[in-house]
Amino acid sequence: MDCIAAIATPLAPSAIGILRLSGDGAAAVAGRVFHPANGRDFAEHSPRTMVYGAVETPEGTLLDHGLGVWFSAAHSYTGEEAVELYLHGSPVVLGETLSLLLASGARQAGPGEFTRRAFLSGRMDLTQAEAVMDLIDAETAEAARLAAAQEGGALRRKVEGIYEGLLEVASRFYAVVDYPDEDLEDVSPEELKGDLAVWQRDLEALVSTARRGRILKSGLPAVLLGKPNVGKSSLLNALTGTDRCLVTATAGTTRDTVEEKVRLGGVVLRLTDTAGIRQTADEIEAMGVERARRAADQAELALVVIDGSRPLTAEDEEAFAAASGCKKVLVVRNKADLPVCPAVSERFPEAIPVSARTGEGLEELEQAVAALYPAGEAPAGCLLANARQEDAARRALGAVERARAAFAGGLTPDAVLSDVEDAMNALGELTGRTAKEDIVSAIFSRFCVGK
Ligand SMILES: Nc1nc2c(ncn2[C@@H]2O[C@H](COP(=O)(O)OP(=O)(O)OP(=O)(O)O)[C@@H](O)[C@H]2O)c(=O)[nH]1
Ligand SMILES: [Mg+2]
Repeated sequence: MDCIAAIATPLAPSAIGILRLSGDGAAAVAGRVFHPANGRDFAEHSPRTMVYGAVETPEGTLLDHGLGVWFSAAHSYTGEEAVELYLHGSPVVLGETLSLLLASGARQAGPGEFTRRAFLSGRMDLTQAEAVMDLIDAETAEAARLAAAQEGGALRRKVEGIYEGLLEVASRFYAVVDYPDEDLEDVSPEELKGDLAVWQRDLEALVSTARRGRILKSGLPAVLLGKPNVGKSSLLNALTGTDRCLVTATAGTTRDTVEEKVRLGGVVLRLTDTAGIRQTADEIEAMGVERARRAADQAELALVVIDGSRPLTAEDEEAFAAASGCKKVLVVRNKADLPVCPAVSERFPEAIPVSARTGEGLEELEQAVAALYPAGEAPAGCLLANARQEDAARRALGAVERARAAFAGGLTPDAVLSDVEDAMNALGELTGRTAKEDIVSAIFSRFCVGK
C-alpha cells in the first residue's frame, strides 16, 4: 500500500519524539530526509538495525540528529515495510520533519491507520487491535495487564477455537444436507447435539466475562448512600482530591446525583454522590432522594456512610435498606476525627473508620474495596472487552441456542445448519474475519494518529 507517515509520540517538548512510516518504499522515502552519518543510503542498511544520522532539508539545512531503523514487511507491526525515526522531542522539529516526509512521497496517516494495516495484513485480528487501544487507555495496572494478554491473542484464540468447533459441526451437517438420501453413518444426531451443547457452554462462559470487561474499562458502578449530613459529599471530594461536590453543615445539601471516577486500589469506581436519604416535604429534595434510590438500584457496590460521632437514627436504617439491592455493601463510619459514639461502633463493628476531613482511614477504605474485587477473576486476556465484542458473542450464543432448539424440535438439518452458520458469522464479526467495512472503520477511527 501507499506510504503513510505520522508523528507517533505526544506533541509536547520531551526527550525523544518518534516518527513512523509504513508502506511501499518507506525506507526510501525516509532516506530522502534522514541521512546516515556513515554516508551510505538509509535504505541500504540492514533492517532492524539502528542507524545514526541527520535530518536535513533538501537545501541541506540541518534540522536534527537522531536514530533511524527500518523493518521489512515480515518483521514489522503493520506487516508492510516500515520505518521509525527517533529525534529530539521538539514539536517544531517533528512537525518540520513530517512535512519533509510528506513532500518526499509519504501521505499523512489517518487515525489508527498503522494498526488498521496490521489488521488488513493479518498481523492481528479486531480483538487484538482493540486491545492495543485498551492498553494505551488503561487506567489501572490490571486493565493494562489484561489488554496486554488480549493483544497477545488470548481472546482471539478462544473465539477461533469456538469458531473452528462450530465449523466442524457445520461440515457434518453439510454432508447430510447435500446427500439427504444417503445413510451417513458417521453423522450421529446424539453426537451433534452433544457438540452443540459444548459450544453453547463455551459461549455462555465467554458472554459472562463481559461484565468484568465493562468494569475494567469504564469502572464499577458504585454509590455513596447515607442519611443527610453524614459526609457523603465530603468523602467523594476527599477521594477525588477535588471540590467537586457542595459541602455544608446544613442537612439536605446534595440534591442531584454527581458521578466521578475514583481509582481505589486496582479498581476504578464510577462513584455517585447522592442526596441524603430521608423523608422530606421539600419537593426538590424528595426528587433527589428518589434519584439516590435509583442510583443505588444501578450500583454494584454501595458505600453506606454513617456519622460515627452521633447516635444512629431510623434514617440510617433507610439508607441501608436503599443499599440492599447492591451486590456488595461496605459500611463507612465517617467523622473519625471526632469522639466516636459507642452505640455506633457496637452496632457496626465492621465499619471502616474514616475522616473525610483529615483523610485518615481512606487507605483502609481503598484496601477494603480492593479486597472485594480481587484481580485475576477472569483468565488473563480472555474476556470480552467492549460492547461490540459482547454483542457479537451474545448473537453467536443466541444462534447456537436456536440451533439446539431446532434440533430438539425435529427441524430439518438445513434449518439447524443455518443457525450454526449465523453463530459462525457472529464470531467472525468479533474477530474481524467477516466484519463489515463500516464496523472496521468505526473501530480504527477511535485510535490516535500515529497508532
Ligand atoms: N468533623 C468532621 N466533619 C465532617 C467530616 N466529613 C464531613 N463533615 C462535615 O459534615 C457536614 C456535612 O458534610 P456533607 O459532605 O455535606 O454531608 P452529606 O452527607 O453530603 O450531606 P447531604 O448532601 O446533606 O446529604 C459538613 O459540615 C462537613 O464539613 C469529617 O470527616 N469530620
Ligand atoms: Mg452531600
